[in-house]
Amino acid sequence: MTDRRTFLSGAGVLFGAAAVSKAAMGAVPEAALQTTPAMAPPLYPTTGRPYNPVVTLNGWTLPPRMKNGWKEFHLVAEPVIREIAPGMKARLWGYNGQSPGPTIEVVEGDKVRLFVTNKLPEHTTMHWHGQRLPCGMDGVGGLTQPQIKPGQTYVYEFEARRPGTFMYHPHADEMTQMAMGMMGFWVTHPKNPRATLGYQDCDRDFCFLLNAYDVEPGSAVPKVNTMLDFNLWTWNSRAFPGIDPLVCRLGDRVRIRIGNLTMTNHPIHLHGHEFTVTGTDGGTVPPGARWPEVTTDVAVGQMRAIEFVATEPGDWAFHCHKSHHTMNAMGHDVPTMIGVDHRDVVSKINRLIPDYMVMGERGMADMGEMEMPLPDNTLPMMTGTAQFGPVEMGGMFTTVKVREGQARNDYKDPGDYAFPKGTQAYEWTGESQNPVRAPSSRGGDIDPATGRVKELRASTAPPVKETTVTVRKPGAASGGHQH
Ligand SMILES: [Cu+2]
Repeated sequence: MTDRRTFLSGAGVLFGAAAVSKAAMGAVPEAALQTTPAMAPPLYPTTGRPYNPVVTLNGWTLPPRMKNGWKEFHLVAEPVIREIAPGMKARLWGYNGQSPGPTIEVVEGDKVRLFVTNKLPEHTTMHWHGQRLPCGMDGVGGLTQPQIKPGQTYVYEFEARRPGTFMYHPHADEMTQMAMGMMGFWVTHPKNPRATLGYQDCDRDFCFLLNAYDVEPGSAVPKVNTMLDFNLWTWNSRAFPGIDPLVCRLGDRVRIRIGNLTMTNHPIHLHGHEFTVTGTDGGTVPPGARWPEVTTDVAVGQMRAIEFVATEPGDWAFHCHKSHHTMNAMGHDVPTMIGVDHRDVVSKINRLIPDYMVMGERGMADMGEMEMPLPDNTLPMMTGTAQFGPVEMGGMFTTVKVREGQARNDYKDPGDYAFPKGTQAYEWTGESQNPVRAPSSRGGDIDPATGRVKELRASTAPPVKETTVTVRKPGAASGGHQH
């Protein structure tokens, strides 16, 4: 912090760069800093048009400064330390102390001036994803501007012409810089909400980015060359159980804005409520073009706003529906061991490696509870507990907590849901607990206690019919194609 103040007050160095325009000279606004992954309360506007501000999961909104009719912000690109979930911190690149950077919130028609200071070891730029703006403000390195060299500050000036949900990220060495966590959210509120077809004010307006990292167990810096096999699937650079719950008051109209800056699509699924997609990359969806959903796919580079009325009290799961995306590291490349009896092998290995543990022979659920020693700074593959035990999740998973009696604008976690008597699934204790099951294909029954196939019994084993398949390759002689 001291370092940054010194840097900013060293105006000779900073403003000597041709990058800073005349209009911006005089003073660069303070670059507010956030060092915790805690959710900041919504930032209500103190000047300009009123709006209902967004809440950024495990994030915060950058306070603007008004200057001669311009709404000014200062983003500082820099190395940061981000706690992905309790027990694991990653060395990322981000803005103003965190990854993702702070959310930018403005109103349609605002004149916006953004100072971007580069404190990274390599050059960068800033692209304002989805905005209508002059081409020279679009932030594509080499194409619309020279890259911002380390130590330089560039100024972007444009009018927020279109209301909607946007993102920001570098357009310079993108593969590296986005894999390191450089991104942020942007919301432009409509100037006249009633005149915007289909737009509705909401009681709660949440936002987060979908992002992903590949951090080897035991290390802290993401592997930046990974294309698809990420091992940490995150919302705002947080993995379950580190992701804030979305706390709602019963009856609230809720909007959730999601932007995807990963390398794959994410089908985002909400339990207990239907929602409609009310906003896309291009703005508000006209009401006649909407349909109800419980899952919506957010493709790469897309933004979606979903809306619903929180009519059902409870702790509702809210997650990506790709099951590997609700797991943390170490779950993706292990062999399947279901049904394998490796008791003998284990006792031999244990003589050499006392901590060695067998996993997966009855399925992987044991991973939710097991206290296997992990490398330092590594999240368990599936983790998190709630009032009834292990949740066995990780990655892109959290809850929407709907509560009667939650105060308006109160985002504090109300704790576990108190299920009313008679509204929960319960164990059947009557007769017929062990219905006869079909024999397995190996001719034996599965022993429910061990998960292993019981001894093969002649009386139940179906005859095994050997079939010989002859495969003949089509060749040129038979007139086949050369495939
Ligand atoms: Cu996903």
